[in-house]
Amino acid sequence: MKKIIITGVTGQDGSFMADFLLKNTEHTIIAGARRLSVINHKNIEHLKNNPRFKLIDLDITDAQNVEEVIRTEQPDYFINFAANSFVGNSWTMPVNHMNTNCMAVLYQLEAIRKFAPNCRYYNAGSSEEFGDVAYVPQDELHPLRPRSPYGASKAAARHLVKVYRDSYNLFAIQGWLFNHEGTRRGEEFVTRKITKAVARIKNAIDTSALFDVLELGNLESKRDWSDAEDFVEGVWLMLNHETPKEYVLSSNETHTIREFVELAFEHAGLNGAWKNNTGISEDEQFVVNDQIVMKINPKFYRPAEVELLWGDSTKARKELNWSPKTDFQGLVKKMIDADLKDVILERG
Ligand code: NDP
Ligand code: GDR
Repeated sequence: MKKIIITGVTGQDGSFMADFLLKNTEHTIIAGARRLSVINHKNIEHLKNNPRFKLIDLDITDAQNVEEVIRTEQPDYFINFAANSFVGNSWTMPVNHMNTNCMAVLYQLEAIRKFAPNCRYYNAGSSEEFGDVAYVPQDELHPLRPRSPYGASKAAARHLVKVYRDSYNLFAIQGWLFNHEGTRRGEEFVTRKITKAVARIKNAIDTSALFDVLELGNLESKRDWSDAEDFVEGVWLMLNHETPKEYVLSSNETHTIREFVELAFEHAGLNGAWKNNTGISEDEQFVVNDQIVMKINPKFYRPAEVELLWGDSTKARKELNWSPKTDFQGLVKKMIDADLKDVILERG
């Protein structure tokens, strides 16, 4: 029975990883959560009575806190999912992104080097590190060309992880994970923002109630979306590979935000159509039964956009024997179905 520290356990990936490990291994989870003034433990509430799930205070930007936890717990694995994960606000709070996504990684690597050198370490890397892509699809050899302070913070952390791996012979890796979503995805990310809004709109139309129109930014950017539950398994396989190797995890398909919008409304049973009276992209609307349900709000445009992400996870599929189980259609359906249920509960 081993000890696994997971940071960011209240978030999407941290909570799915805890579920996965409690179900598929005998190991104990040391679950790191920072203190907030209002507790946000929705994703882990169901785990709190599990004797193999131990919740601790862990703010990854506090070097002292990190060092003490690693020194006293002596973990066999350390999985760092904690981050400021929202690309969209990385231009307004770049220092926070560097501190949380990069400096904090350095604190962890230093503490592991000093107090738990046999611990297997994973830091959550991102396809955002590829940024302004040089070729498609992107594999492990693609250069790092970040387009946002978020992407830059993850790319810088990647260099640190490699330096510590090479210099101190640590099992320290950082996979490149393309976008992964699901029922626990934060509502500021485009997929969940869409599925939640579509569910509310569907409910409002069915009950002849008023609704807020969904407002989005760039509809043309392309993302390689997968199910987060498939990805936590891939991360665990990476961590248990005989050698510390870094892999891309992706669906190997790419879709526009526009396609996601269309599919989400379709799965909710709302047949709509695009309308644009001027031909200007900012005037684009999605209309259901003559009602505008989605429009563009330029405030969601980014200062620099990553236009196209499309992964190639051939290496992980071959060497880790990993593959995602849910495809793009299945993911949209899963999220819409869950949000339709949630909205009914919310409305009581
Ligand atoms: P979430 O935003 O859902 O979760 C982030 C977690 O980090 C939350 O639990 C949050 O806690 C925690 N956190 C933030 N700051 C701190 C801090 N200072 N100390 C301790 N905890 C903190 O992200 P995901 O689960 O989606 O992503 C997990 C990781 O994977 C992140 O590093 C992200 O950048 C990366 N990634 C994600 C991808 C995706 O598509 N989901 C793709 C590629 C990489 P709190 O609840 O208190 O805010
Ligand atoms: P991303 O995810 O930036 O890829 O980062 P996000 O869902 O925020 O954006 C995806 C694309 O959608 C466009 N977009 C909008 N985005 C948001 N959030 N809100 C909108 O209203 C909107 N309208 C259009 C964006 O411009 C972008 O092109 C996610 C995060 O999980 C990161 O932590 C992770 O590293 C990467 O995925 C891989």
